[in-house]
Amino acid sequence: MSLKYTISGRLLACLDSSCWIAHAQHARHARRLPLPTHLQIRSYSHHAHNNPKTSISWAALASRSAIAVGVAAGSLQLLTDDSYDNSHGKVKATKIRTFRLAEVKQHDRTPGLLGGTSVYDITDWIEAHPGGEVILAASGGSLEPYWDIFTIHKRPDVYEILEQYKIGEIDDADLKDGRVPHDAIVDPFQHDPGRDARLVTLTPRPRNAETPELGLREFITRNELFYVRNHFWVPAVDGEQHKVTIELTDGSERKYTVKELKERFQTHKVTATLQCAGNRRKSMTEGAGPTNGLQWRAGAISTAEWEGVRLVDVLADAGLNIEELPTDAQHVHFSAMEAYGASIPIRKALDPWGDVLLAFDMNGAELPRDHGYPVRVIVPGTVAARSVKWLSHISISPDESPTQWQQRDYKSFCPSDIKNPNWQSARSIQEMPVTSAITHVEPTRGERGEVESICAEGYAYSGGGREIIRVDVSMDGGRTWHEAELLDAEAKVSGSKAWCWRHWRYKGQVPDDGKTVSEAVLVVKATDEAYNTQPQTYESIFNARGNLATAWDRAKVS
Ligand SMILES: Nc1nc2c(c(=O)[nH]1)N[C@H]1C(S)=C(S)[C@@H](COP(=O)(O)O)O[C@H]1N2
Ligand SMILES: [Mo]
Repeated sequence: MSLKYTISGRLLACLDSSCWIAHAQHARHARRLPLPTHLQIRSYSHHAHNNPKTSISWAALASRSAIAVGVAAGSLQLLTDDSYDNSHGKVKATKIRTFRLAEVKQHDRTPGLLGGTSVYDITDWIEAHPGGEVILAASGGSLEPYWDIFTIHKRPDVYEILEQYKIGEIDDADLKDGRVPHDAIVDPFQHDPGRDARLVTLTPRPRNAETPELGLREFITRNELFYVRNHFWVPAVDGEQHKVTIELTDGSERKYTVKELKERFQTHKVTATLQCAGNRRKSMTEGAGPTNGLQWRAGAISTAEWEGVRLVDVLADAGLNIEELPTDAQHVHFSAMEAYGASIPIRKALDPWGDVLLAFDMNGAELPRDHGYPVRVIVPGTVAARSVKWLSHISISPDESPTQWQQRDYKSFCPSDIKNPNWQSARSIQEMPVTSAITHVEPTRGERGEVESICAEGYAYSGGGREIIRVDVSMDGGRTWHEAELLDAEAKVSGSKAWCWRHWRYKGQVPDDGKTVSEAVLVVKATDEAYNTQPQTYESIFNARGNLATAWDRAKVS
């Protein structure tokens, strides 16, 4: 049996290859087919007289250029074997009519979707599109929240494509001031949990919130103050029934309930800091220019003691030969229940000192829903984007995960590559570089109200399990430095390497060099055990995504 993906060139224009692979893999799961190593591509361009047929590997498919070629050639068809048919997908011409809201909501078979006051039937589109399932959740509701989430689609040409699926308009009788009233639209975030008001909210839906100063100053971050980074809604999961599927390169599968994971494998505790690639992005924006993405200050970082089972134990139990690893076992992909996914290199997954966990407890309590209930991955020392929450599927692959979070969002580029960075050749972020931040400055004032001395505190962290060995502070812009005191030496931690941040404290006199005190600026930089240290300014590490904002942190003293 072969799998066919047939699609018109116009629709294809909205898809990049990562979508394609995800879709193909999804369809393959659904139909229980083994992983193909190559895909046949057949072009249906009107201009191509001989309809050339080519074959590309999964790896090559991950390149955007392969798909760009397909678009240029007109329509194309992807097949998993030699057989193909000529009936490539065509957009149906449909009559426009008016719909009552109730009708749209009742669509059970055909997803009726609202965009503004327009109604779309995207059944065909879903067939050909990864994430289609996710969009089905909007069935009978509004498309906008989903469009917002898949930023990859927020382009005029994609809206144009959507227009082809328009089947009607909402009846005037259901509009208020010419719009569909808010309460008539299904909110995909309606089941999100309640949250602590002390978190510093960047966006409420999806939930993105920083740990407040109080939490940043404690070694273990309390669960309710742990920063939250959600790309979507929080899935409503039945923790008893939920299963994690492990799939090996030969297509064999093994499923485990969370209960089975707990009973079958030894549990381990690992104390680890999670840090978002975008932590301190706002300071990069301020220091070097506009960046895309949530403008986090220094609070997209937190630390917890995680408890779970070792990924390597589960992979071995599922049949992966870790003694003699198959050559096509290069990456471990994690997929989540909403739509998120990412991967890590197999060497990190299997490293006996790597401490990669499938975690179900956080600081001695069940994982909170915002942090991945009932089970998430914890990849210590690695960018938190790989610590996939609401884990549902793990697979072993020769290639990195095809998701936009592996192929695009979490990469960095040459500082001057602003318009057209080479997404494909840039390496995805895994281990984090060294960073530090000032979280608290307390001045002591003299008789005339002038700042005489300060007490400052902050954190320092490095990825890859590299320990922080020193934190230096300066109060004259970096001409003279003082070593700060490293705290947390007594903290009880579990794990094979230095996976946690270190807090630091500095008490000192403000230099009397003739400057007015209002100009005094505190500067901090940390050094890790590899003697890596932070860059002085943002110009040299600027990237349009605003990732890895690790320049010296600065704070006004008064
Ligand atoms: N399923 C899923 N996992 C995910 C994400 C997500 O949106 N969905 N966000 C990732 C990113 S970018 C970060 S920084 C961390 C945040 O974890 P936290 O919310 O527990 O702090 O989760 C990662 N895992
Ligand atoms: Mo992140």
